[in-house]
Amino acid sequence: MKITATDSDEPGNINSQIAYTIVDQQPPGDMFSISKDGIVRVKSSALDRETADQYTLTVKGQDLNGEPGGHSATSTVVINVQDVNDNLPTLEKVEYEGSIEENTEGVEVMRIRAKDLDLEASENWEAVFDIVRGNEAGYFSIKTDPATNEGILMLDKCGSIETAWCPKSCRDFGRNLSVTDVLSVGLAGED
Ligand SMILES: [Ca+2]
Ligand SMILES: [Ca+2]
Ligand SMILES: [Ca+2]
Repeated sequence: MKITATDSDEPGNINSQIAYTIVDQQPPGDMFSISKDGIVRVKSSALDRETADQYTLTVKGQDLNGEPGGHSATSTVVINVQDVNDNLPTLEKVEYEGSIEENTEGVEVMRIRAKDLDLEASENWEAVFDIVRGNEAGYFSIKTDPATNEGILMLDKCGSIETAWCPKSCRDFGRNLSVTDVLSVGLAGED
């Protein structure tokens, strides 16, 4: 970005030639530089929105091309750091366990929360859940709750249990669903 100040002295004269400097940066860290003619540049590649999403610079413009004896004025420059997708989602736990009653379907089994340090509620933050193993029969589905970034694991169909499952395996399953044993639930694709 370029900063411009005006000076009502005669143009082209040193009295109206303004030189710019940064006199303060909040939060501190020496992230930006300004050229004498007012172009603000990012100095450091360490800009990290997850650490600081906004910087406030105090910029001084001084006539006489910055030479001693000139008049100066300061102004404030606010720089917003925009988010990029530089954090992977993580799940809170390695293993989840839930229970559902047998002979039910269309019910929520459990919610699995993904954590992501990127900008909340943006697509950089919202996780996509996939069941990577254990759902060969297609009983389950998982979708994201965009408000909480939780994967909602649903038991979609148990109605076909009598033909597809033996009742015993369903009862066992109904009592004790371990995601890592029965299902591996992981994140796939873009986060
Ligand atoms: Ca970052
Ligand atoms: Ca992310
Ligand atoms: Ca980010």
